[in-house]
Amino acid sequence: QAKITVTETWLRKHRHLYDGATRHPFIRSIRDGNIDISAFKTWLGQDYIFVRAFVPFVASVLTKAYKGSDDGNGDVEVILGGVAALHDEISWFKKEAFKWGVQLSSIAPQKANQEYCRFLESLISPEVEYTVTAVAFWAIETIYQESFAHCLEDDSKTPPELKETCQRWGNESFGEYCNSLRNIVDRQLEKASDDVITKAEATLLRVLEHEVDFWNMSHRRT
Ligand code: HMH
Repeated sequence: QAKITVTETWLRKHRHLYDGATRHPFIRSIRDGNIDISAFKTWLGQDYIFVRAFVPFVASVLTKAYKGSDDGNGDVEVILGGVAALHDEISWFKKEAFKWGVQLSSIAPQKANQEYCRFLESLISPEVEYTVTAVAFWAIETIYQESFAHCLEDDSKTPPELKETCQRWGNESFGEYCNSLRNIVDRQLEKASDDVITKAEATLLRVLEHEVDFWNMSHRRT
């Protein structure tokens, strides 16, 4: 008899916003095979910038996991795996950008991306509790996992040239990794104060909003 976890409660409560982030028109257009390739290229260039800003954020979560807990649960190792994967991800972005003729060095972050990166930076502050940052980390990864996994379902019409991108986040082992993050988060929330739980839930909502804005930015390409 598994009891209902905090993340479960939140996902039920905020289902509408969550689905808005994981079933966005941009993702639907990949899945339906009618994506505008220029929108995809916009996303690629902007996400490269995002991922570069994501690295110090994840490193800060790692530091807080090390400092803040009696880490008998192996949080540090799970998060370290995330840092290592980001190293590979940055190489992948460079390779993929070259393939599509996207010049990464000449791309400026758009407003939604800037705001999202600023939000990540605000979470790096030592004032922000480990639990709160872990919730953001879990949500950021999981939204991509669910979004891209959706594009790989049997009835999807994802263009073959975009399958590798979808695999990157939609694959099963990334899914398992997201589950490990969720377990970390639920274990932390189980022992958190009401104040931290409130802040963590607000942070989840902000991540969902930033993710929707990020997809919007790519979808309405410039
Ligand atoms: C905007 N959200 C965004 N980019 C990503 N690469 C991820 C989440 C997952 O790492």
